[in-house]
Amino acid sequence: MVTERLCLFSYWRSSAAYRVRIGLNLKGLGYELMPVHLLRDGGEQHSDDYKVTNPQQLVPVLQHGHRMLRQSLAILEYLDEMWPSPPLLPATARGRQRVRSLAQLVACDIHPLNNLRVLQYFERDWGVPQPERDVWVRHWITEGFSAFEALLQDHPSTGAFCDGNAPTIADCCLIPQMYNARRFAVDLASYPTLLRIEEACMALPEFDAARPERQPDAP
Ligand SMILES: N[C@@H](CCC(=O)N[C@@H](CS)C(=O)NCC(=O)O)C(=O)O
Repeated sequence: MVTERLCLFSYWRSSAAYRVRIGLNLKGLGYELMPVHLLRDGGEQHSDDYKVTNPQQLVPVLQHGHRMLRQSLAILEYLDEMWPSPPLLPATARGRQRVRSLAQLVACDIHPLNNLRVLQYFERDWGVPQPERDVWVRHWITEGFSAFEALLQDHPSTGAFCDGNAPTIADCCLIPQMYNARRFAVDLASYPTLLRIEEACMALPEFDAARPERQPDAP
């Protein structure tokens, strides 16, 4: 089963898909890329075909053989269970709890508030102009990153990466969110630990290859 083909439904600028691209690269897994353009023709994620792939109309989806795997955090954990080396979670229950809590800070408490469909809803249904939408995005990233920075600073488990000296799913979530923060011109100067960890991650070819600009569907 581990040898079955992997195919990632992805969009170059999707931070949730970016998380999975990093995870696949860290595991050394080759995969096909199936681009889903989130803006073209009203968004290919809303097409009838794609609704079968993911009724939530979101990327990423990882196809493994005939199985369709959804939700980036669940996909990362699946990769870790199927291909345990190198691990994306620490060896201890306490360590795993810490890493999952950091990953979820991003994936559950920052990212969903700023997702494309939320911003489109503001624009289409409520007529919220772009500058106000951008303030909204910056607000939630800043609030989340302030907590993330506080949780990392001076914590004995923080190392070169969010937890220890090897990347975990916390780093898989942090790095795409940093990319998003820059996209929305968030001032990152107050987050020295996040910036240091970002530099360590981006020095790794697995993170570099997962960057939005490196994707075949990037413009
Ligand atoms: N909780 C989901 C979130 C997935 C998600 O929000 N994907 C975004 C791109 S980052 C998307 O497909 N948005 C399409 C839309 O909002 O219409 C996960 O982690 O996989």
